[in-house]
Amino acid sequence: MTNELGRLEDLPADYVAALRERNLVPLWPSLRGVLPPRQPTRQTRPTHWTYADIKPLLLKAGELTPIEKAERRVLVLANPGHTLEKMQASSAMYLGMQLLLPGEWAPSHRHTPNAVRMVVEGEGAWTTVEGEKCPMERGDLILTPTGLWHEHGHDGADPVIWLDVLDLPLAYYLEVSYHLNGARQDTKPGEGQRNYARAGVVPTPVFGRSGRRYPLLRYPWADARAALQSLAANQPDLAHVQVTYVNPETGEDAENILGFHALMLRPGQTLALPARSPAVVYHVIEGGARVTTESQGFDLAPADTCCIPGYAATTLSNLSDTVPAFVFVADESPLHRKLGVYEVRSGDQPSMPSQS
Ligand code: GTQ
Repeated sequence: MTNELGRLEDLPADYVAALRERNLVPLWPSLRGVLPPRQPTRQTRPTHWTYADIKPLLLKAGELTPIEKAERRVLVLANPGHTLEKMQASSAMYLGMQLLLPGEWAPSHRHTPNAVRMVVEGEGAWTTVEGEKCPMERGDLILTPTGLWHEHGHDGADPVIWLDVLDLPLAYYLEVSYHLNGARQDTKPGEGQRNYARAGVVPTPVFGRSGRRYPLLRYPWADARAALQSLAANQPDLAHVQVTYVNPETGEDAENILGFHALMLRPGQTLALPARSPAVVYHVIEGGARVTTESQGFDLAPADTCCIPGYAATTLSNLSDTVPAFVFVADESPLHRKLGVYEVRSGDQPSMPSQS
């Protein structure tokens, strides 16, 4: 088998023109481009967005653009490898920093892409999802999965900022991305996280478990943080102190496409992660972390965010020798697992999955 395949220039121009007129393309000049050897071509570039850069520009957007003219006042964290216009962090992930000012309201809508919010700063805001009013506090994860009504409001005194993570690039690529607007939601009493207050036990009214795909919409940071600290204390030799946000009734990933995790780096810890197929987003909740991949390294301060392409081994280091660092992780692993392309490599070796 030769590696030197025929080029487009090797073909007579009138032949290529005849093909093109009929919407036909010869494969062989492009075969190595779409099926490269050993490692996929990735447009996603390692990219770091600092909160120090984002916050003043987002607050400026609050002065320049009223909420009525924005609907969602968001600065998108765009990966230059995909071109900024595409507004994507990776092939399947979209990231945005959203600002809501006191008294503002971002009206109710629903859409096909799945979203989550990771609350960065400020108090008094809430997101209502299908009638459940979810308070937004630092580090909370709030789901707004595909098709569920959601709106944001703010009764507090200071600006509130959060990170949006959506699978919008995938939905757009699939030509299934659209939204519907709705009226302000009536809120119902109760908070989902009080139904699922402890791991290992779930409510079972007479008919059994709820069977809802999204029984839990708000994952308070205080609970995820406590889970990480308990895990770290219970397993002093465990290197990968990580929890995954799941459906508390089934243990399945919280959403269908993107995966969400919280990771703790012990004081002074360096954690080497193998190359895996999904792209990964790291966002610091507390402390500081150095993220190193291939030839790049980023020092992440609180509320900083970075994106790392798939198939790239990554090392995470706590920047402090005295306090833990807490990192929110979003990745494309549920999607890759469902598609059968999820891969963990040891060293440089491809370990192409197969389901024979
Ligand atoms: O808050 O509903 O960053 O619909 C992008 C699209 C946020 C939202 C985004 C959205 C939202």
